[in-house]
Amino acid sequence: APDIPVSAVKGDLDQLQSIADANGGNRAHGQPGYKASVDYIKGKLDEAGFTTKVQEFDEGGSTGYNLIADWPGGDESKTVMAGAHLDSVDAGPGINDNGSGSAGILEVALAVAKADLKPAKHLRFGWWGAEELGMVGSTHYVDGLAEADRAKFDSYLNFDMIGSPNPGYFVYDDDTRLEKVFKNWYATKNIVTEKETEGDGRSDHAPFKDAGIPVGGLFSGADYKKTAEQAKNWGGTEGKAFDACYHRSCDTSKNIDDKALDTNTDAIAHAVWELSS
Ligand code: DTR
Ligand code: CA
Ligand code: ZN
Ligand code: ZN
Ligand code: ZN
Repeated sequence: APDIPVSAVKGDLDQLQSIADANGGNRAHGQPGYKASVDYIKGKLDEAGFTTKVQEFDEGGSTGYNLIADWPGGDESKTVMAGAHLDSVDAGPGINDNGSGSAGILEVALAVAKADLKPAKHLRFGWWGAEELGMVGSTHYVDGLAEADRAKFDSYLNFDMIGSPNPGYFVYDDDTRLEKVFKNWYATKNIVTEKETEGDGRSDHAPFKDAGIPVGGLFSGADYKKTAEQAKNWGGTEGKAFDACYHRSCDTSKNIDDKALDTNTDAIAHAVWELSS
């Protein structure tokens, strides 16, 4: 897989920050900043040759939007999907939570197009609305899948917070095969990883897992505090939260650790290339 330039990911985060700044300071469901975020990502994917569609749903009296992008080709009966929620909380711009995951998979998708990848399995990417209200967008998407369509997923990979300022390297433990793809790659970078356990049922992989689809993913940490042991392995500051601005107005484009964002985005590229081959 190609190395994804972290500068491109940061550029997307700056765009999402500008969008929040121009729309009341957030990118929350039901607010103009969310739809502007969808339009930004959709524009780049359309330009790159993806087949995109915006799926609408109602939540709390506001219209929500999922953005689904398919890379033409590959065996559709074995679809590999990568997803990230694109909405923020009302309190702030949501750059780490979850601009980081949204921008990370965007740049991986654009790298697929740049390489004109011809994967054996079909590749799909998704940006979810209203995750912060309870995984509403991703649940709407999975509920809308016919039984036969659910069987067509090889895997769903979820990326919700991958650039935390005091980062940890957590790998979802839900499916062994998928967990290994990430763990083995980090091992080549001499990065120790830990099992992600705090997020079970708390992000967009949950509806896919409930539908019997193998799920995996990465997480760089939220409001839990980094232990001395973890600081020894990963650097950063023990006794401090992985992301002290989680769900706060200070979750801005400064609330990112570039090395974690870079490493995790490259890990996503590796997994997408390997799982779709
Ligand atoms: N990103 C949080 C949900 C969350 C909290 N811990 C984890 C661990 C793994 C994935 C997601 C989460 C949110 O959107 O509120
Ligand atoms: Ca990189
Ligand atoms: Zn959140
Ligand atoms: Zn999140
Ligand atoms: Zn888990």
